[in-house]
Amino acid sequence: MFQLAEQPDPEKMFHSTYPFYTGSSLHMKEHFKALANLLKRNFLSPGALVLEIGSNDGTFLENLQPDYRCLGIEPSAGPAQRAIERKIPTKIDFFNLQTAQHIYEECGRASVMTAANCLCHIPDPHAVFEGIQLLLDHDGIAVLEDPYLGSVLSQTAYDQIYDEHVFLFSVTAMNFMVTKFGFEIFDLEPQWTHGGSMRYFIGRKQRRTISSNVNKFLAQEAQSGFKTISFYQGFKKRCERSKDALLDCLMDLKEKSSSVAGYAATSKSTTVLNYCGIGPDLISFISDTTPDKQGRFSPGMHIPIYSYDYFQKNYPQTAVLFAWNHAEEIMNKESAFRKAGGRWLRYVPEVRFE
Ligand code: JHZ
Repeated sequence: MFQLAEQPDPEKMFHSTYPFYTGSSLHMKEHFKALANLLKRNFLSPGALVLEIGSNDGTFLENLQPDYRCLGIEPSAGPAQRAIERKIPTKIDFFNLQTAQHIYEECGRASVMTAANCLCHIPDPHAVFEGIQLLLDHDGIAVLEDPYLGSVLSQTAYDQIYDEHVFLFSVTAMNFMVTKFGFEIFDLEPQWTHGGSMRYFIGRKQRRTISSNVNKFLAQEAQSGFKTISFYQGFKKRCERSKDALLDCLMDLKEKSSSVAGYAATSKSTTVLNYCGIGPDLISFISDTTPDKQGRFSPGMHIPIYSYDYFQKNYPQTAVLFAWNHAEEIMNKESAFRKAGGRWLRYVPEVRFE
């Protein structure tokens, strides 16, 4: 497991102006619709209670209304309000044992609890499992989904390491943690989202047949060296090489006076820009669809962030694809950029033009 050495105060990150909205990506909407369908087919009967921890703008729960009783728990008031406007019951709060107790008194136990891209944001994951212990039906399931450490390592995707990602879990770490709370992982499904995530199906011990996938991943991680320091020393070297290659490329473009912009002011981009020392001299602006980010500057390196329209009216010669996890969606909708002679510059899994 990766863990930040310094854990920022969650209240400074998840608040009324939290700028991430799950619904900003079409593919993410489809992803959560597919998850809802899977749960309906296999784990839910009409009227069942579904709780989502970190429900953001309600993109997932929207798919379960009105056939199921739904409640989202979301500390970031901006996205939570958007869910409330769409009539998705949402409690604006952090999830912990105390919140769980309130929910238990108001709603009882849940058949399904989900948390996508959420557990890895919480400095005290044990409090989350205590809450799940209280709220989950005896035969209920928790479906957790988080960026997978294996994908970060294999793709040298060091940009997944940033303030909000307090943890990056391996299956080994997740398995160790759930066992401490009387749960077991009964199935696993790797996901394409966020550049490689893992979906964990968790139930109370000895309630379900364990899929062979679980042992397969545990064995794979042990074999690859997940528990050895040299494995991570190799990752560190690859990060340094990636940084050098990206900088070489951007310096070369600067020497040729070739214009460069960034595409999507992602959280990940903050790590890349600060780690590599890339400022407005190398990337003149970043375009982003989120109104709250437009007109501001990238944290630390102060590259101006402009709207999506600005990008379309001012095509650079090269666009650094910071939302590389949405590459397919973006390249499809921006096909005119390449037709106009533009090139994408990618840096995961290696630095290359496309
Ligand atoms: P995206 C966020 O990370 C933060 P980010 C968070 N901590 C997390 O864990 C994951 O998401 C779930 C823009 N964009 O999804 C919109 C475009 O401009 O890679 C957003 O600002 N055009 C919760 O930020 C940003 O990218 C587009 O076509 O690394 C989202 O980037 C698309 C698709 C996105 O997550």
